[in-house]
Amino acid sequence: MTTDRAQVKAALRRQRIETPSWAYGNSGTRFKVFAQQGVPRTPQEKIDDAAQVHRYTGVAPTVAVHIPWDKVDDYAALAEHARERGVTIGAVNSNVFQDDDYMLGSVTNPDPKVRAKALKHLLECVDIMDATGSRDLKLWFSDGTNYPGQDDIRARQDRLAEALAAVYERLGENQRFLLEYKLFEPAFYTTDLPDWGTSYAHCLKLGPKAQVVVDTGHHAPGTNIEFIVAFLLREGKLGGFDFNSRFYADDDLMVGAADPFQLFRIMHEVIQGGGYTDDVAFMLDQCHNIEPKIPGQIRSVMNVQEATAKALLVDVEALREAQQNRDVLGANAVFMDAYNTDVRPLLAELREEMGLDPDPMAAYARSGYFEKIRDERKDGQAAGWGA
Ligand code: PSV
Ligand code: MN
Repeated sequence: MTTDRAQVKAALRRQRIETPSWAYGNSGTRFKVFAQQGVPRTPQEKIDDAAQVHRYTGVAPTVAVHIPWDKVDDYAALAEHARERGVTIGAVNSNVFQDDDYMLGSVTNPDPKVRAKALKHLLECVDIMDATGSRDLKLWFSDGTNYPGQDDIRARQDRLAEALAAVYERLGENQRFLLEYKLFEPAFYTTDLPDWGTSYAHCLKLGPKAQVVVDTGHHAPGTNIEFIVAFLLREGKLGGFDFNSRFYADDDLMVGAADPFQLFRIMHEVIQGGGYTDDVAFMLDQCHNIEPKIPGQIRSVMNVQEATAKALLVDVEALREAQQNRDVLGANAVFMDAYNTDVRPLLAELREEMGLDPDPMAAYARSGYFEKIRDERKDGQAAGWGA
């Protein structure tokens, strides 16, 4: 194993994990959204909660917004609110999936009026990025069809390409878009961006400001996500992650909860592929349906840190040597040795060096913040899907 603890800690100190504003609001399944106490009522309050996650972890200084869930009159003022709380606004997530008009698709809809409306929203999201100083626009489309013959698969690709080109044109010098794919849901027959290959092909045509984002919950069961990561990094096309974990489909559970070994394997490819830089956005895209939200986010950030620490501990020289010597079991042993290391003491040590409590979960629980928001936010409409 790599024994240079100082180097590993320095790399962990540099880590940046972005939390999503929607994780702080109420969420659920199509069967029930369970209301929790102390849930934010405004985008500003979501940012206040995100700031708590950064306060106790020290590595979550940005918060992603979702438009229109975080719609405000003055986005520059929202960015200022974030700065005052010690965080900044990260990716702007577009939403062209919740209006009635989008029943048969947004940018791929057969109706040109609906396509124009969707494109207008995407361009407005770039205006918002200008105001917030955000670098990344995250594009996810629920577009697809439910029945064979419902629409022309190739025509829908043409419409998608046209919209993406228009958004690409509008991006500023230091802005980019991250194109997200998802196997299925809400469409059940075809999805217009179902996999990384489709996303990659569209991004490749457009240029360097178009990058693929890997949402870890958006693949068929058994998909080797770290292979996708390695491939995209090699091609310079990995823009970021939407981290979460899943047992079945797009479960949006806490990252590292279902399969911490997969997260470790992903982080290993990130590090070895040169992706452990600011050019790759490490974002969480999760919902906390039954667990408290701020602690859920803190735990998730810690899970990513733990997987990263283990990946940083892989003895790369020993691994290469074993690989060169065709030593299958030796190479695997080097890999597993790092994974099986208990990195919690190292992370506790790092947090103390950063002036943080070594136990972020306990520190937050002691802080009294939950009791405060529970009382302060009794009245009004709690934020949730569509709010
Ligand atoms: C879609 O399932 C997704 O992963 C996209 O990133 C959305 O923006 C996000 O979830 C929130 O609905
Ligand atoms: Mn996502």
